[in-house]
Amino acid sequence: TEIGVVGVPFEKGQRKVGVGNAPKVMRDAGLINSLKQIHDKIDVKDYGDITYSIDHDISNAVPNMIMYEHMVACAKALSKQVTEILNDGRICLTIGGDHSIAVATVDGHIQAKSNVALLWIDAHADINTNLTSTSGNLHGMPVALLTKELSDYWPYLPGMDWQKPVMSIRNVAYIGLRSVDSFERLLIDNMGITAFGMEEVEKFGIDQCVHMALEKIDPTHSKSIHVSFDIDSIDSLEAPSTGTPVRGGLTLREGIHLMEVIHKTGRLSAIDLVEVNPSIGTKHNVDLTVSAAIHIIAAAFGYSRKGLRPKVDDL
Ligand code: DIR
Ligand code: MN
Ligand code: MN
Ligand code: MN
Repeated sequence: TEIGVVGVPFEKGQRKVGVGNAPKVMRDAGLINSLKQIHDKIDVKDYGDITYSIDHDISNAVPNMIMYEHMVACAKALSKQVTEILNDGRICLTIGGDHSIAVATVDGHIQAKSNVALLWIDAHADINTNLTSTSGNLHGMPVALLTKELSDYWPYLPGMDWQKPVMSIRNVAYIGLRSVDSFERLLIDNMGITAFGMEEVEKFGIDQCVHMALEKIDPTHSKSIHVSFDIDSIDSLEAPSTGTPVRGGLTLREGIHLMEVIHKTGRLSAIDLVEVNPSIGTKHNVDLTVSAAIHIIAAAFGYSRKGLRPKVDDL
């Protein structure tokens, strides 16, 4: 397995400082070595951090999109980098940064592979537009920016001409939802978007939820899979250092199992790990959150827990 890692020290998709330091904190905590140690056939290349320069002429160009010009500039550079990593034949691991960066990672993935299925693991649906958002925070909008069914609901977005919303909402599935805004829920219901909230995780179990989600968005088992993993999908007891924590979330065990199932498809091409904020909470809180994130990533790349061996038909 060949992995390409890119850090995105971007935090202007929301208002709290610190989430931009996550790539450094994750690397300092041994992320790259943890990847190399999964098994001896893993090759890791670190592409470093994204840099970009801002066009101030487009600040305040779009109502209710805070720090818009920053997102636009970062996203353009990041999309190119993700495409390059995939074209180098590597699975792309993007370390955020807040979740607004997923506009770029999914766009870059589609540029390289066209036929993409997207799993959005999050407490939140991130499908607001600038008209429905009550915060103006761009990290609550990436799904709406990516999907063609919602493209008519946006005004002209200056500086985003490179990004075509070509993904169908039919190719998107949510797992872990428990803090969905009312307009977002209306959309999910009316459009019949595949979504497994915490109620469904409780009812069916995480294993069934992941399999059902994959069956919906990739019924022919042929797509390139993108997992956009917001660390706030994990319960705030186990991942406290994040900007919008919500109790009653996935356990770390469920997060690990979800990634193990996706790994076994053999079609995982890109992972985003976003919203780890090392400035929130105590050192112990930050250590817990960073280590949870690293365990989840390792599971996605085939780290297997050293318990009893699973039976072959469990795979
Ligand atoms: C809320 C919160 N739906 C918003 N979103 C968050 O601001 O649009 N996403 N926290 O991760
Ligand atoms: Mn999110
Ligand atoms: Mn979230
Ligand atoms: Mn099937």
